[in-house]
Amino acid sequence: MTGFSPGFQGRPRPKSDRLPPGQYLVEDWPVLSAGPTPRVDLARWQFTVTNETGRQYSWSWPQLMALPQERPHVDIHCVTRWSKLDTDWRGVSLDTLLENVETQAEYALVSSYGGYTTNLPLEDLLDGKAWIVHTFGGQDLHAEHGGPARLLVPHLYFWKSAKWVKGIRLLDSEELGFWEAAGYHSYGDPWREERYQDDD
Ligand SMILES: Nc1nc2c(c(=O)[nH]1)N[C@H]1C(S)=C(S)[C@@H](COP(=O)(O)O)O[C@H]1N2
Ligand SMILES: [Mo]
Repeated sequence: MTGFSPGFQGRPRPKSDRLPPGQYLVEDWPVLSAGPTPRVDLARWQFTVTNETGRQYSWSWPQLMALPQERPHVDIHCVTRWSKLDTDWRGVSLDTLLENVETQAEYALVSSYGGYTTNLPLEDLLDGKAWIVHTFGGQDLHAEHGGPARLLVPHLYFWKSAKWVKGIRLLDSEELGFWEAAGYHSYGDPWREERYQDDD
């Protein structure tokens, strides 16, 4: 990504066109956590991808920072109906992290320090759609918003963007994450209002 943001169309889109059905705009940034904010020590921070054969690929904090960094500029949409436009992040594309990972898997289960999990199809992490981000608006990502690093998957409801991200397991069959097992939609496309299981 060099200067263009996902969805760039050459001219500004009215804000109302960028608001998925049933959402309202916020200027502030609500904190939504299912538990306490974990303390994650950078010296011991590790991000680990485990493929379907059990092979592991890990990055330390300095190794993550040494990878090519991107600056996604995106809109985010929470299932509790707030949306925030024009958010600016910095981090590493999942394309970069998964480049040399051997896999035929179709599903991913993301896990966090603190125990949170969320699932998504592996293809939704690829092709410039997802990042491990560590700054927001030019500042280190605040701990309550997932610092030192969180997943960012802006095309899906924001519960998929796991805070305090720790690892990703690549799986041959779907395993549901924390909210998905509690009745949230397994995919979660905000444009189709896939909030809960019954929303198809
Ligand atoms: N580890 C972890 N990640 C999480 C959550 C959580 O409870 N724990 N909540 C999810 C939900 S429901 C939302 S809407 C966003 C909220 O992120 P924010 O608190 O930075 O707004 O984080 C998602 N990622
Ligand atoms: Mo959420």
